[in-house]
Amino acid sequence: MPAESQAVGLQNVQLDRPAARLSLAHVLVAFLAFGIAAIFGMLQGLDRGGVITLPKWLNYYQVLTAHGVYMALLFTTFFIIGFLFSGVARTTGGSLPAPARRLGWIGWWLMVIGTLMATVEVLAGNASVLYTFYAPMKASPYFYIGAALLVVGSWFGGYGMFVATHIWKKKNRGKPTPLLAFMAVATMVLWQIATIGVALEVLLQLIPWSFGWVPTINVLLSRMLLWFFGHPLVYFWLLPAYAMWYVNIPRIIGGKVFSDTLARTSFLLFILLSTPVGFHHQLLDPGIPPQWKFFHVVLTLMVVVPSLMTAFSLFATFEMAGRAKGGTGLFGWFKKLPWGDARFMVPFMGMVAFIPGGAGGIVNASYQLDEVVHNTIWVTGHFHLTVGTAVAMTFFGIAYWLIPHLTGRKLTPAANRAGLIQAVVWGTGMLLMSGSMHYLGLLGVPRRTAYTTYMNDPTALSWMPLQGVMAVGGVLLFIGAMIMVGNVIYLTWFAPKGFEEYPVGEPAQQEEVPRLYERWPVIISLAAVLILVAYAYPLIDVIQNAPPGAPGIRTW
Ligand code: HAS
Repeated sequence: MPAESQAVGLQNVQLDRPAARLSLAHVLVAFLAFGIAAIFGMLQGLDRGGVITLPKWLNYYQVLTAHGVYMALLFTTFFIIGFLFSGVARTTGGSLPAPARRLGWIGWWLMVIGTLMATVEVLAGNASVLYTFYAPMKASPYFYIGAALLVVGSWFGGYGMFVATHIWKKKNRGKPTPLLAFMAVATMVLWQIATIGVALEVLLQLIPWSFGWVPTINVLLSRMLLWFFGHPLVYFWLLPAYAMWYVNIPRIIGGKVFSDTLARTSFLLFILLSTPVGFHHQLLDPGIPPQWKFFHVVLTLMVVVPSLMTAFSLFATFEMAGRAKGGTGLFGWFKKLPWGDARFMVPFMGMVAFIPGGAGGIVNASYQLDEVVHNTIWVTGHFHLTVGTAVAMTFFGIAYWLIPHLTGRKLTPAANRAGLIQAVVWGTGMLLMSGSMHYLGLLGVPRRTAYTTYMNDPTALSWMPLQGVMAVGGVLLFIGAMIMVGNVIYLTWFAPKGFEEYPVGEPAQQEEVPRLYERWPVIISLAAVLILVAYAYPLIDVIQNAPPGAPGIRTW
């Protein structure tokens, strides 16, 4: 089966209106959530840095919860589903079949309703439980139901992509799924597996307990189920960014996809390895035998491999493109990359940030080193580099061509310049904020805490200058976010009409895609086996030898 040269002669494919509307509806809700999250983020950053004091009716933990839920859960999920739907449509002929669109819209409505329910509860002060909603902190049941609707809605989005790809496959027997559509399916398969954990936690534990139908909760079990979901969640954020790096970036820089098969292999490895690793978030939790933690650490270090493959492939793509444009010598090709193009430059800054971000992840995953950084603000610095920089900047870079493509407009030189300025502001803000967080974390500054000087303890007072730098970084990030939102509004409603290309790279050479790569039952079964090996015994153990149940507490 030769890999489909999905882009040949197809660079001027325009998504039809129904597909474009579905994708755009997701992307716009994503940026609305992003804008709101940015306001909460700045408020919380200034309060944490001691620059302002929030009023009692809008306290730090409430704002922190809103920031986390809106940024980490809503902005990402809506954007990812909108982008992946567009990718499936783009590479399977420019449209989505009616059943796929129907599923997509059902999903969108469920997610919007869930979002509104959760928002009301957070704003009413009934759910200041942060984005990880750890028990035994107890929120209103309607917050959990809202979260459940968000997840169920996202499942429907995934079903829509499965149906669209399946229909394409039936019409194109023997051909491998186009790379971008394959990546969309792989991401949503990973998501279906990951969300089993949080669905069980929310439906069987949190909702009955928060309604008062059961008096107590098994906290250890709830944390295990949360982190069963929590780590693959980060790859649900990352894989669409990787899809952009693998497939769209080569076209933008005038190059080729280094290897179609390598890209597919890395996505499949994520499906296999991203779930059975959750204990690396619980290395310091009691009640989990150390040998199981060790096993999860080993698998965590294995899930680093597809990221290293991605880094290798990106360097190769850049070098090939630069040399094809006449770059010579060891690094001459580097200068030939299109540095003034926001569609490339902005995600590139994300890639650069992902090098220390990923290295920090490897530090976290190392049992002994995690003892130093766990529950410190280092971890907050880690995820602002990974999801807040690598992933978010890639999503910004996608928006610059995706939104005008969907709205039938053009990315103008002015919007491109605004994108570059935005990236510098965002990147500088992140450098200041995340850099300070990493350093303060090493000094032992805890995360998830409001401003305090610990009764003017000299050690805590010595942290304050850097907490101020964090706040300055937060203000820059807010300014960057507002530039981004302004650009999104411009590209959606005001940019001149025209055709903006949806860039899809061609593979550098024709490759045989192994048949196994699309045997989803086999791949999912392999993933299930690994999950059973990693989780079955500890889960049974924590149910059979359950710790005493905890009643709900309200810490805010
Ligand atoms: Fe993480 C905690 C381990 C990746 C997000 N992580 C978190 C939390 C979040 C998060 C949100 O083991 C906090 C959860 C909470 O609230 O408690 N993480 C890892 C590891 C990786 C990793 C091993 N994390 C991510 C990604 C995230 C993310 C991706 C979001 C998108 N993480 C942990 C651990 C914890 C944790 C522990 C718990 C800590 C604790 O104590 O609580 C790996 O997947 C990272 C691999 C990445 C690389 C980098 C590859 C580089 C590439 C770029 C190439 C650049 C180019 C440009 C080509 C090895 C692909 C070059 C140009 C030049 C000019 C140089």
